[in-house]
Amino acid sequence: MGFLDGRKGLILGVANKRSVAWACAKALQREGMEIALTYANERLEGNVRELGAELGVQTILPCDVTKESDIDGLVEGLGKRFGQLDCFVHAVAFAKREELTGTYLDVSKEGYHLAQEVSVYSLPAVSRRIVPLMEGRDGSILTLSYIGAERVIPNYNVMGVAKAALEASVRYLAHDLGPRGIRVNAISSGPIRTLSAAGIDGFAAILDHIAQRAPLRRNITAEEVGDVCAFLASPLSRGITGSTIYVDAGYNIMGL
Ligand code: NAD
Ligand code: IMJ
Repeated sequence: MGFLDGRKGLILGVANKRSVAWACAKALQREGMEIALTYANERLEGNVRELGAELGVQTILPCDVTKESDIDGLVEGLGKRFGQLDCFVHAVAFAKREELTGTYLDVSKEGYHLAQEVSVYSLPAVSRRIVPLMEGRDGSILTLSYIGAERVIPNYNVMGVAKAALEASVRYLAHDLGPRGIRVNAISSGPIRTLSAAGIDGFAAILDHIAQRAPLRRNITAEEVGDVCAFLASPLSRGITGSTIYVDAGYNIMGL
């Protein structure tokens, strides 16, 4: 018996076993949710199918969020397999690597638009289409953010601006969807070693800094994000919408 028994959820953003989306999938399924996963491209399909098999996931569909036809196909596939949906976890972000170094001053128009398209626009774009499947079920939509939305983190640059827009999107979507019983929230996660953190200049130093300064004097794990994801997907959080909840060992409260 879990607190998500009988519920159904869609998770975007599994690339490999380190992905935050994978930790979310494990936590949701542990609490009884039936899960659907997607893969962004053929290169990742094998990974996602292998991981999905570990959890007995039966619905695994392609979805590159820059392709409207993929989003349409995903929602059609979900309608057929699930009929209805209770939860959507959006754990997708992308910027060109060259935009994640140097100065924000030099951001390119194309790089700016790409980061916004993949990391922000995809949230309302997918939400709009799945809302009919969520109607009347006290649904929960979740996305992943980072403190670089609010404060300057060197090199985060165009992604920081995208996360600021993502957190604002959460508030507007919460306002749009609240009357239909659907909640929308973000989890602002501390740094975790995933594919999206690989090769980031100074990442090890950032982890050390957090371990020394955060109130809990340690870094967080993807599993800790997964557990908060399960909470936000469940009726335990029924009074929370439009919020960004920190899972960061308390780091965000520090002034120095
Ligand atoms: P990850 O690389 O495992 O996940 C990012 C996912 O985005 C991948 O699965 C990738 O396939 C997907 N993606 C990229 N472009 C896409 C596209 N066009 N269509 C569909 N999917 C696409 O890394 P992660 O750290 O698990 O990232 C998940 C989320 O967590 C991201 O939003 C990231 O910004 C956020 N986050 C990560 C950290 C961290 O330190 N790792 C901290 C805070 C927030
Ligand atoms: C990313 C860049 C710079 C500093 C960073 C990060 N710090 C952290 C991240 C301090 C924690 C990871 N993060 C929060 C992200 O949202 C990452 C997004 C991302 C990462 C990459 C790397 C590979 C690539 N494009 C990317 N697009 C988005 O080509």
